[in-house]
Amino acid sequence: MSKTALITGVTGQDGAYLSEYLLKKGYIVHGIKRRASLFNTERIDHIYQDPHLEHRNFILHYGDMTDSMNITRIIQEVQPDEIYNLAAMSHVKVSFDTPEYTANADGIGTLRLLEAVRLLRMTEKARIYQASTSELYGLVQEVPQKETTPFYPRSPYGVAKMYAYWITVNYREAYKMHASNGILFNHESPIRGETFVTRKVTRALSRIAMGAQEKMYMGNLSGKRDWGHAKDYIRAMYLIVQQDEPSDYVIATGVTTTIRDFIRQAAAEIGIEVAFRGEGINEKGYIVTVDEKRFSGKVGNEHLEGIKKKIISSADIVGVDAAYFRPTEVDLLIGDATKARTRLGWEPRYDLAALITDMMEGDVKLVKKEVYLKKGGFYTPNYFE
Ligand code: NDP
Ligand code: GDR
Repeated sequence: MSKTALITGVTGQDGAYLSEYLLKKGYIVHGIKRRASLFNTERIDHIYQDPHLEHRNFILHYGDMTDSMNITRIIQEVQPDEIYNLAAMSHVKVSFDTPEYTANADGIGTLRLLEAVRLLRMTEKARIYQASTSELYGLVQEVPQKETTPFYPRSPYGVAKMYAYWITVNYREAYKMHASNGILFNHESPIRGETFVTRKVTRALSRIAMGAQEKMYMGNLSGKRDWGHAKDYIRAMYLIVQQDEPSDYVIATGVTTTIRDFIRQAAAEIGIEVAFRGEGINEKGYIVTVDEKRFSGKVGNEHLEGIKKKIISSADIVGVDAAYFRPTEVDLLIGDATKARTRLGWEPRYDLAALITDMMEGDVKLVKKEVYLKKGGFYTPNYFE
């Protein structure tokens, strides 16, 4: 018989990849989506099934992590074998603006879900995956970070996730639940939210390359992150849930890179060399050379003149805007995933170069569509942030 999974946060980056992955494995997948004033299911559109079809294996429910009764009712109706709790207000910077909501959705939301499973007497049936994060390490107490490294969160998001982490451990110990934390380091993809730094960069570089945008404004360029591909990380979630014993695992690549170097490498992917000059708020990034063959192959010959003009005029394409600085920053993250490698047999298939190739290809394609539509006289939104 098919297993049934319930995914909260199904419309997000990880929810979309995980749904696709579990459906391929023969699961019946239920997802919780929020009511929004516009469609918010773009990432799962390709697996969406018309509610009027009989025998669906991908079923969406309206819900919210701040609504206990809703969460409890859905779990009762769905009777899941596995629950992946991915729903969260997941933006670290925004959590400083919405700390109470973040605590409610990301922290207490996890409690609501665990408590629903307990009240419904499903502790033996339902296995639970909690989306924990490297943000727990914050002001890092050890390099690299592993499961035993003490936590020191540096944002309302990190603190809310710390509550969620420990309440998951507590329910596991108190009620013998199969509940595990995946302490996942940053993972990205072509469907990453546009306001996270990697996607902001790949999207902006693609737009600059095709003349749709002049420059990008960034925050702290010196922060270091351990970036992996979301496709690899959702495989780890699945493996964690399949283990006989619940436990907590760090999932990371073990390689760390600055934001500045990410920009350089993403630009190099389309044949552009970016150099940085100046310091702090005055630091700027410039295009210094272009590999014409690579640029033409990846972006298109017709956009080459625009790039050459930028080189001649020494126009900066990267600037720093203090509005993107965080009141407290996480300066360095690098994970040690030895436990996951040895116990789960998990290995990432993408390194940073392969991740960047995938993301740049995705955004170049999207911007080509944008430029084409604009030329045809159609409106295309700017989506500034
Ligand atoms: P996204 O921001 O892409 O997706 C978050 C999902 O949660 C969306 O479906 C969103 O809905 C939903 N959501 C937000 N608030 C609520 C709420 N109150 N009730 C119900 N649903 C809600 O995040 P990712 O896919 O990148 O991450 C998945 C999880 O993993 C998150 O919990 C995140 O904090 C955590 N995490 C992510 C890492 C990463 O690098 N990506 C690393 C470590 C942990 P909507 O689409 O309507 O906004
Ligand atoms: P993070 O991801 O905070 O690590 O949280 P994000 O991509 O937002 O920031 C990474 C680093 O880049 C710096 N930065 C900028 N960040 C953004 N968003 N925009 C900018 O313009 C910018 N300029 C520099 C940041 O200061 C930071 O140092 C992500 C989320 O997915 C969390 O949900 C998850 O838990 C962690 O990863 C692991």
